[in-house]
Amino acid sequence: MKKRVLSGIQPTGSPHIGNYLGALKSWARIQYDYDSIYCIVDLHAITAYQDPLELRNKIEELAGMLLAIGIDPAHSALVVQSSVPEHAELAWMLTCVTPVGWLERMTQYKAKSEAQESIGDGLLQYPVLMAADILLYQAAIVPVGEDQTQHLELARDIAQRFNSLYGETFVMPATHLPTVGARIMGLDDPEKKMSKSTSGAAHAISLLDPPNVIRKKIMRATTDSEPGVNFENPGAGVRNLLTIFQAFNEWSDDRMKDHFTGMRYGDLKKQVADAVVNALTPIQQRYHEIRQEAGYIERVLEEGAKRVGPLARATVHTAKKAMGLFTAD
Ligand code: AQP
Repeated sequence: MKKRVLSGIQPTGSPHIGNYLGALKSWARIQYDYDSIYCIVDLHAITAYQDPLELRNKIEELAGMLLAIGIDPAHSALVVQSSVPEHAELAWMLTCVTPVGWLERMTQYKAKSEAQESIGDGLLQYPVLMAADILLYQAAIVPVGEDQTQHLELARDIAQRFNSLYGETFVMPATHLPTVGARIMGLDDPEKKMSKSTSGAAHAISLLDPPNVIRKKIMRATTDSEPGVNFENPGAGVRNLLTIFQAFNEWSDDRMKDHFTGMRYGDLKKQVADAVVNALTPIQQRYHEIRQEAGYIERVLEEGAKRVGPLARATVHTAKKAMGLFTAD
């Protein structure tokens, strides 16, 4: 039997090349090696206020984009998190075995809560819900970007604690990071992770940006005052551009070094822009075709929920029995 892979993405903002290189590209690449489930995690999205109409549209847009990047619904289940109620049900059971101190230590929680006057409980519980997403399907492999590694460690800690309190129930999930592109930085500020929720015209490249916009953003990307690429020790902005190029074109380190050492930044930027435009153009074409097929995305999402429902119910049933909660049998 194939091992199970699971990962998720929030339907917030516009998916960008950081999401693609850090996670989505791996999702498409490894899907046939595993029994694959990919989730649009709308329950995670509402840990920050979302305009309801916009959220509803974003779910469908994101599903269209996941199909466009190559998720094959004949093989992988594409699921909206809120359409499978067991995600929330298991999250509650896991909440009850998770010490608050573990959650307060999460760096993403600390960063986000510092930026807010009033902190919603959902923000603190976010990683427990993520653990539930993973453990619900007994996933063995979770392909994510580097920013999620701490949350994955926590998911393993929660699974271990549950297993030791109530008996072996959950598979221990392993983190799968891409070798290049696990952390793409903002073009405007290479010290900060590229993120959907960060505003700024030149921060992120959306997967739907037209070629002229992509080129403009990359030509404006922050670099430094060196005359050309110092390959062994580049500044953060140049390193980020090199990473973007290498992740899209899949060149070896040696080839990158031979090609880029000493190159002027203007030429580097042109080549990075070409790499991004070449990779995104066919994805964008597929996306627009998919969006025009009336009813297709809804059908894929319905089918996804139907396929994973029995797995989710089986795990919740096992976890309930293990905890001594009421079950009909
Ligand atoms: N910059 C990134 N580089 C590499 N991987 C990344 N991921 C996110 N940003 C990068 C990975 O993409 C997957 C989906 O993550 P997400 O939906 O949380 O995306 P986001 O851009 O991080 O979204 P937000 O809404 O802006 O969230 P915050 O505010 O948390 O940054 C994950 O596998 C993630 O690792």
